[in-house]
Amino acid sequence: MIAFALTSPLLVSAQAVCEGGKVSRPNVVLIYTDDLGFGDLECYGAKGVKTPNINSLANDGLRFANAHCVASTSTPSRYSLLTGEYPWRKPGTDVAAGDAAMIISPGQYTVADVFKDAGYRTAAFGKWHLGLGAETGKQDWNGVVSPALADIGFDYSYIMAATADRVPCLFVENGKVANYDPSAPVYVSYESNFLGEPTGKDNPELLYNLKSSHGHNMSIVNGIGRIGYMKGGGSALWKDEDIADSITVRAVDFIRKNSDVPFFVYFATNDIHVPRFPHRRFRGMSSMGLRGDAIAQLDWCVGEIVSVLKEQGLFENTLIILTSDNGPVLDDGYDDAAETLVGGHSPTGGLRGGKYSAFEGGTRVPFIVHWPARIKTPAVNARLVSQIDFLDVMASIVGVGGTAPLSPDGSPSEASTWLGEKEGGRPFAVGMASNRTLSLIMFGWKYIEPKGGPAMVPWGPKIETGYSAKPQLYKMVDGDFDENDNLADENPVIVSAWQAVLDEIRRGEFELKQ
Ligand code: NG6
Ligand code: CA
Repeated sequence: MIAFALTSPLLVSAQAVCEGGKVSRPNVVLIYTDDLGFGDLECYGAKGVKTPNINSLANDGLRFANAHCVASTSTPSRYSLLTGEYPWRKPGTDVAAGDAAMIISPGQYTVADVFKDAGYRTAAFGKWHLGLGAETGKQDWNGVVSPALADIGFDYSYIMAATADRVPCLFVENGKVANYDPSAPVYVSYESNFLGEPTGKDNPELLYNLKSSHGHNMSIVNGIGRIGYMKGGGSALWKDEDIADSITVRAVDFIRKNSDVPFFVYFATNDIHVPRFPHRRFRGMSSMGLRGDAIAQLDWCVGEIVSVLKEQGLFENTLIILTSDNGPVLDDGYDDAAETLVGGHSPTGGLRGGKYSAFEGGTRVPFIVHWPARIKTPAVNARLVSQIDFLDVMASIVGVGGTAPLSPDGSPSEASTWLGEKEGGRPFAVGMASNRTLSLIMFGWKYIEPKGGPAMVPWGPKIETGYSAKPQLYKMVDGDFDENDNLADENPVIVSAWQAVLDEIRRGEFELKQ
């Protein structure tokens, strides 16, 4: 067992706000964006798009500069955020198909359970991508899909089963297809097409809204090719241009209806994942085409949430966290001109790599914490933060549990870091790339374990993977985050120590003495 003793003292967990001796816990809204890069918001240096609503949250709260999601793709990242467990501990956490069985088992303790235990009302909106139902490919899309989010702590859910580029292209509300159309029963397959149904591959002339650049050539819905095959849906099928509106309207409605009880809203936007097809009122709002316009649409959603909180007099004591599930990508399979129109904007904010990657661009993400009743001094915060702590930090803030973690891998003592009250920050952060290469950031060094693999993402996106058969060690201090100077050969002791720590973390045996 390797144990590191840290100089910073263990500070007590965050306490809930006290008003006249009465504990007043915050409402919590997590705005979990999709594929939004470290540099993709104006308040993080974005060029070519304005994000006034998000800028306000950052200006009046904490804007973290060194915050990490757990993986550089969605499913493993979301799994870890919701459960506080590293994705490699659970089989089936790679990017999930739209007919995947539920990956979080009903018996697992989730962040939604934390809020239930604290007496909150809980709801999830938007992208799910963590499977539904008991068995892959066996969901009854024409009846009740079970287990679903109600079985893991959500009172209400209005979700997309997977991603916007994967079938089924319809919303599932509390386990049933929303706006179900009995004249068009729904069938889904990730194995073969349904007789007579057009595909992007055979009928490219039907791709009237977006053409595919790679993949995305199976079923066509709303003039856009998808991954996977589906039949039916009728009037329940979504229109991509309305997705942001439909999740926002429902989240706003939920907040209004629950204004007299504490609530947790998991607001998982489709923006800015592909297919990027924002509503026409956002078209042209950026100089970057559809990808930038999707960022403008995302900012509008945030503005709507802020507005209803203010309208209900809840803004002061609502904790809003805005972050992303993984780093950015330009061409992720549709001809949306993201590459040609990006101009001087850097989606990663100058970091190397991007979505799928082991480099910083894969897992260092925007992270904004806003809670007026508690955070009185707005700041840019450079402390190390990881989404692995979300469950335990929330538990600490709402007063569930004690100083011991409730999750397998998170830490409640990080609550004070997330609220800007602790010196030092998280001692280490682990990231997982698309091919499951692990990296460890610790004490100012980033170590990427040797695993091998192609230098560039092989299927289309022009992104450096960061994979190598050799160990990589980069300095991560003093604003030097570019991962260009591999110092592994000069520092064999650090390489072997960091690999040993990573191996212990992987096995669940690492103990950090604080
Ligand atoms: C890839 C998709 C990509 C995206 C990604 C998952 C192709 C060619 N590419 O396989 O478009 O869906 O999976 O993204 O199919 S994530 O953000 O949900 O992890
Ligand atoms: Ca994603």
